[in-house]
Amino acid sequence: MQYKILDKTSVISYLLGIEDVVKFFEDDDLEASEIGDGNLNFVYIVSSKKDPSKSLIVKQAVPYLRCVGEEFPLGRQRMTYEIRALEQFKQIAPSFIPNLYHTSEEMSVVVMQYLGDHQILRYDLIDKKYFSNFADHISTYLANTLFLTSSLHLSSKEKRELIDKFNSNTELCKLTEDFVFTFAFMQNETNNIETIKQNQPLANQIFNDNEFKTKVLELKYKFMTQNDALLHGDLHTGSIMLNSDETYVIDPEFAFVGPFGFDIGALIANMVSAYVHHKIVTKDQEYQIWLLQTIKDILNQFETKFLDLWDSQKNSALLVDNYIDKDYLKEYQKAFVKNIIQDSIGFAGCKLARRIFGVAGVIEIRGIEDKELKIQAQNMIFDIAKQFVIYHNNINNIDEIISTIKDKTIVL
Ligand code: ADP
Ligand code: SR1
Ligand code: MG
Repeated sequence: MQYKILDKTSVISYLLGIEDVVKFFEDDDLEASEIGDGNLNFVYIVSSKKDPSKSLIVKQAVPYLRCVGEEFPLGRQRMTYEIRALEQFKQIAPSFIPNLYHTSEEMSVVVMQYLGDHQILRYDLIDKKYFSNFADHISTYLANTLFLTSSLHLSSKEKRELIDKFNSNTELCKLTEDFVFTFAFMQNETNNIETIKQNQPLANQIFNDNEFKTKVLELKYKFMTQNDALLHGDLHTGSIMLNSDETYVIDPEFAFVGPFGFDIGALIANMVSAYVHHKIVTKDQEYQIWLLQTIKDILNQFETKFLDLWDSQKNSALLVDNYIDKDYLKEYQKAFVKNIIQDSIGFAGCKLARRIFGVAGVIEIRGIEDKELKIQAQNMIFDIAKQFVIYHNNINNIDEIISTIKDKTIVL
């Protein structure tokens, strides 16, 4: 079918032409509404009128950036990569990916399971919700997706084919290069002028901090050149939907084969934003403790699960049996995961800092209404981000990461 932009009427007739979807809804009358709150695409919920619990999600990419408008063209091919990533991740981490009912590269559309009993993590963290299984779930997701798409698991041929399949996601990789690693740290028309005006001293500090910016360049270079594993590419807390029993990862349109630490870093950065929000706004100490403990659990459990997967791996692109003495291999593996954690924290620093003045803020910081509190939160975010970016290579263990967050958020 030739590409056309759907709306809440045409999305229904589109769905009625898809056999699996017709089967799902039986003969029910349908209604649709647009529920997208993301930066890039349009998302419709389509429901049976008589039984609204019977619903599906239709997500379509349009040839521009939704949060800016038609004046910011962006190829809709990003949906091709989202479809490929959803399919790939569904194979290796099935319980964390919504069921797919239909995908169309021509229409830049995916039709998927409606996660009606799940909420976006970002809003839940603002609302001080506790999730006792989250660290376990997301660390499993991270260990599985990163290990099983890397040269530690795949054959050399499989790995190169994976790179071929994903690494022409050029436009979205470029968005990250620009908006995560560059524009937010310099004068640039895409930055949020209003936010800059409210905290000009911090903007001047960031834009002139050449030590910070040099280290950001090192991390940007890693992002552009290191092909470790298939990444989600935008794993912030708005890309996670969960309840107390289940965790889902949505929206992998930025997927590409990149550095191990990038997804972990995105998640940690957004957990830290939530922590700073509660430090400054609600001042709820119990919740702050839970957030820090969850960050610690995610990182510790990721390390253990990644190493367990490695221990049960036989041959791969990197290693063949009997190549190296067991004790040397153990030391190599330990240093390897330590390096992943260090890079994750470096990337977390970039991800934290880009949200201060860059085009796409996060509501838990940019949405703080009291101007003084917002400035305090932004300053805190940059203090942590700077420490993460400049010193990530010196981190020896996960406790040091938690100590840095605590030290940089002491309110006098
Ligand atoms: P974008 O690519 O524009 O960021 P997202 O994939 O993040 O779009 O989706 C935008 C919003 O749509 C999400 O924040 C969520 O509220 C809703 N959404 C997306 N997928 C689902 C789903 N499978 N079930 C329920 N809601 C969803
Ligand atoms: C123009 S940048 C928009 C941002 O939204 C996405 O969620 C990514 O984080 C991207 O950087
Ligand atoms: Mg999104």
